[in-house]
Amino acid sequence: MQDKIKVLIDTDIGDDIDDAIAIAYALNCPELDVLGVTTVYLDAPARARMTKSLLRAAGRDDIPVHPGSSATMMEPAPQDFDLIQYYPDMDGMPVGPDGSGVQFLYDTLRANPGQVVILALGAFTNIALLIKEHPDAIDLMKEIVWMGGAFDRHFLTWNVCCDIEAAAMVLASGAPVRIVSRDVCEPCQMPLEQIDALRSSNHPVHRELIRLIDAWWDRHAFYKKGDRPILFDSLAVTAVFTDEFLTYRNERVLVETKGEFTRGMTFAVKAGYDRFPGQRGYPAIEEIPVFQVTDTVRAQEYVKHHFERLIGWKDR
Ligand SMILES: [Ca+2]
Repeated sequence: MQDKIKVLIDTDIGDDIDDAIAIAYALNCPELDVLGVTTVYLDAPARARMTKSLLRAAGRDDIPVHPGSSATMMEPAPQDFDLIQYYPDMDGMPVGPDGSGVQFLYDTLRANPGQVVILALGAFTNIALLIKEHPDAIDLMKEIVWMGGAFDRHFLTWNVCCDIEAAAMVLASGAPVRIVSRDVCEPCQMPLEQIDALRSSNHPVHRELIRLIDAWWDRHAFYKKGDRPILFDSLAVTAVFTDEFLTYRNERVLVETKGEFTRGMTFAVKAGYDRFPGQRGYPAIEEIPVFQVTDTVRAQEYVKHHFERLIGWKDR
């Protein structure tokens, strides 16, 4: 078997349910070696303890978890934030010191130069700080696989809007980013029968996922009981190790930071755009970096593959 691909997972676990599902899925992918997890956005320490609880249920207490930035590039961390999937028994979970995430990312990249894929599953704050504080991190990483952006229709996506300045900075930084867009994620939804099957399992990782799903159904502002999880972050995990389910196209991508109605949108800029009347002052087309962006997805096959990995959980 080929060497495992080393990954660092940067997550905003705790709001939508897909991060928790994606982490459980990643841990059961034999192609991947998860070197550590960092958390980002609002209460990053609580997200870290939640992650540790999930890792413990998975028998993977050995994986270090470090809280990253709770603040965004423009806003301080809030004083009171209620993480909807948090349970009181997560309080004592052993994680790294508050704010240690960015340094942990850098130290891990330095220890494994050119080998580590960063899986960016939340706002880009930690990655932006990593690049700002340690510009050599760009050369040390193998790749960033990022879940975010939308290109087939106008859509403000969560991972951009949580920290628009961080997203703009990372995408303009020259870092090697591959983009798993919202466009391919929406068709990939977890059927309720799959959740029923997880509920009837006694494996601790399934029990943990079910109590997170129940909290998500009960307490999320947008979702309600019976809504199906969209497998946003899992698709990014999958993109790290196989092209079986996704195809890509090359796009020159910008993040809108100033628009009255469009702030936070991702734009794929086409050749010639910089020469439109009224567009003077925009960067020349060749100055806008090119990214691989997801184009198509084999959704039905993907949802089946994903569940086989998730339900067939192996202790190791
Ligand atoms: Ca996420």
